[in-house]
Amino acid sequence: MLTTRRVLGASAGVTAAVLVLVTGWQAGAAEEPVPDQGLYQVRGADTAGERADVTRTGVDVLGVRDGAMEVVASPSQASALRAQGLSLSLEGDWAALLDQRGGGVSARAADFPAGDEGYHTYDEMVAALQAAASAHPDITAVSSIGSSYEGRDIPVIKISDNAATDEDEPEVLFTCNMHAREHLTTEMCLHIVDRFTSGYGSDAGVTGSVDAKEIWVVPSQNPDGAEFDIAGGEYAGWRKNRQPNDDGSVGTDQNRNFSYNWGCCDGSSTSPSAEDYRGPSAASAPEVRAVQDFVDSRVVGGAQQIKAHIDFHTFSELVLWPFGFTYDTVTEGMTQEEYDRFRSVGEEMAASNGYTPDQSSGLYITDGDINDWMWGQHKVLSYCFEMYPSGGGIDGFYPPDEDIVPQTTRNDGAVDTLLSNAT
Ligand code: GEM
Ligand code: CA
Ligand code: CA
Ligand code: ZN
Repeated sequence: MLTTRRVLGASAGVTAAVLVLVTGWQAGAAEEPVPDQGLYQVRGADTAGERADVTRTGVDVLGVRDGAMEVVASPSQASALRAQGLSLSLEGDWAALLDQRGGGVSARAADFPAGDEGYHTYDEMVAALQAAASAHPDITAVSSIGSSYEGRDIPVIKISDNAATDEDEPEVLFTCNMHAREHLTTEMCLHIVDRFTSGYGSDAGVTGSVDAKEIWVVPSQNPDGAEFDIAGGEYAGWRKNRQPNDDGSVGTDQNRNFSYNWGCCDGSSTSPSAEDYRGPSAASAPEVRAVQDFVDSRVVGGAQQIKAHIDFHTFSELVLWPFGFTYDTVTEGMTQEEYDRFRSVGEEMAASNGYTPDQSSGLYITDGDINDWMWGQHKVLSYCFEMYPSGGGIDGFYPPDEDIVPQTTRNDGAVDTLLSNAT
């Protein structure tokens, strides 16, 4: 089997090189107490392989981007990173940063902290979909792809002319909020819903897309986690779903639980308490099962109707394409021509939003992620977008709600590019 390995050169063109800001862990600095969960900048992980070694220590990788690899690590994990020859600078106590960012407790128990009310809670997200459907009944249809572990419905909205009819038109899927704390992505999906409903009939580009395609939007793949993250009006920094594990810990990382090459390549953890825990078996998370079953159901007459997909995450400002499980560009399941198309469309989208394009393994290896499954299982042109900001520790996941409109509209051009390539 011929494979072509990505050449990770030293050229300026190498993206997402993790040269990380050197803010310098100064040996011998005045001894600050080392926090149980410290936010660290890391220096020295210069290749995807070295970055993968960082993830394998079980640290919570917040963001990866030229000049910045930000992790949350325990003292022993920090020692393990130093033992790999990496240098760390402690940016703060993660729990304290969460408390500070949480601001005042919100007016309502299950609302975002004071000042961030512009973000949608689960109930507000459901209501927004219902409002869009009521206002535009001819071009929308709201349904469900299943339920979360705690029993919350996972809604999907279809946007197309004659929405009640399954027409022979290319289908496009947008999924969001797979990771609980990545609330800006829920707003990204709701912006897509708003743009392609309220713009219908007045915006020629929107109208053309809605008439020619069938657009599916899942604003939250992880409603339990999203609600837990803001419970009590403070931020928890939560990532995974809320499914209990045998060891008493909670959560499976949905982006390591998809069935294609699940657990194949040391790109996820077998430790239930880890932030990238793959789960006890492929698609063991009900939320992952719901997404897989929905996409499987779009095979009509032997042909997958969904042609293109974006899964939105935060943060780092990246456009990523499969495969994540291997550094190889060409391998079983990916020809050179197919890889070149992923890169060409990915680079076009990145040119429109100012993100950095790369193969996802160029960041670090992941196995069981949604994009590998969408392409590996169904040959869907599937991307991972890491949204704003490019870095920033605690504010990386919790940008103020004033950032919602500029950072969601920033992706309008990329969304249109994906739609035009869905054929
Ligand atoms: C990433 S998103 C997936 C990126 N793929 C690879 N191979 N790096 C994750 O799931 O860890 C970060 C995020 O969760 O936003
Ligand atoms: Ca239609
Ligand atoms: Ca169809
Ligand atoms: Zn994520």
